[in-house]
Amino acid sequence: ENGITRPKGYKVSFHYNSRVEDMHFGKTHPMKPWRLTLTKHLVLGYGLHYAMDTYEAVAAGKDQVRAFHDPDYVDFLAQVSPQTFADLCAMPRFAKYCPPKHENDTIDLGPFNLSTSAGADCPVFDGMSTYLFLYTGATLAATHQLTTQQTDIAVNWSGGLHHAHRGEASGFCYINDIVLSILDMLRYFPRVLYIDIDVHHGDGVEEAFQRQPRVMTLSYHRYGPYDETGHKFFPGTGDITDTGLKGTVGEHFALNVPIPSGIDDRQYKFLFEAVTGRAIEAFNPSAIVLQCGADSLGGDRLGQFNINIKQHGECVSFVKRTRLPLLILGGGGYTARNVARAWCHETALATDNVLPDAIPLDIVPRPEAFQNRAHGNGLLYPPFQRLHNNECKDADLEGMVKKIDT
Ligand code: ZLM
Ligand code: CA
Ligand code: ZN
Repeated sequence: ENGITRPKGYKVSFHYNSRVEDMHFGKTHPMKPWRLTLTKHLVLGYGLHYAMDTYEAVAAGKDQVRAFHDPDYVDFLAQVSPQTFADLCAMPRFAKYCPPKHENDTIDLGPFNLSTSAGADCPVFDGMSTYLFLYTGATLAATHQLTTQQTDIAVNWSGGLHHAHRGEASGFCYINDIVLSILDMLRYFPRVLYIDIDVHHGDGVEEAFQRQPRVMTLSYHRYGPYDETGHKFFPGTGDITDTGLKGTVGEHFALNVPIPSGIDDRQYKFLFEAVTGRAIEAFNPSAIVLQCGADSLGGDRLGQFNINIKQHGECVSFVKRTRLPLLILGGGGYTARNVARAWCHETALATDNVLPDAIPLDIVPRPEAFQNRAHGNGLLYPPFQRLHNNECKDADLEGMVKKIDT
């Protein structure tokens, strides 16, 4: 009736729990779980749930999270809330992780890079434990569907939190669901390729597998010298010369594609297809994890690229054409309406559906979110041309591909 069909010859599973939507990192904090509400509205509004097996996610267990994370950190995350934070910090078991205080600190840092201060990247907020263990549970359920061959493509838009370290939160990420997923996959698949199109470097995943030749990590990200304010684009790692831990068996199993600001669709397509194609050919993965951070889109509140939704989606299609078991995750994305557009479009690509471009405003509960005076209510309407000055020169990009190939 709505024209949505199940894909022929393969299966897609979709993992989600609406309880993640009510979370607030803080009033003006850029990370808005509400973007997941908008994504769900579009996916359901277009009827894409008819094309997939949908699963309500359950919270991950502490034992599952300990497969990568430090046990003290896991216990802290499981108990922390704005109400319990001070008391937990005072416990000797956790106090030893608190950094010494400095006079002119604007942010009161607690243990594990967590804080109740408003300006923190990783604030402690109401319902935080629930949120963390749910997005992790969704990724682990998606992974289970793949490793038990019950599905071919598994999707969790609430996952993809690539910066979290073993014993420390970083860059809006607390539990590294990607690392946990890949650790599970390694029990079934000989080699796993991780691809990261978030505008930020996938440092947490790269670091976790720096000594593991069975995992290749490949991140595309904004990278460059210090800006006017004396800062590097977060997290400041992922240089082209960073190819894994030197002198270990993991050397050469990390790839980084550092990109100047303003890259356009044509240039991104060239880079992505050349480098990803070569990586797949050389590494011969048995499964792929694709982190689809939507902050690489033009017009993102934190991003600095000029990629349109169509090209972002073409990265998903390119990876899907390998026909390898594929885990599709979310990640960053700070202009909510565009995040929802991109991830809905990519859900359609995963299920081989072509959506009418006019967003069905009568079906989405918040039509005003997708009505824009300048751009209308198109799903793929390309509204982001040249928002950032394009600092990418074709010759430099070609040089990069050659350098990475060696
Ligand atoms: N200050 N509020 C991407 C993670 C990016 C580190 C500079 C904090 C912000 C940002 C927080 C409400 C992913 C850094 C920033 C201000 C030290 C980053 C709270 C605005 C706000 O208004 C804000 C008061 C906040 C944070 C901007 N933080 C922008 N960029 C990065 C982290 C995560 O997309 O890759 C995956 C989900 N942090 O640049 C500072 C150096 C903390
Ligand atoms: Ca990236
Ligand atoms: Zn990001």
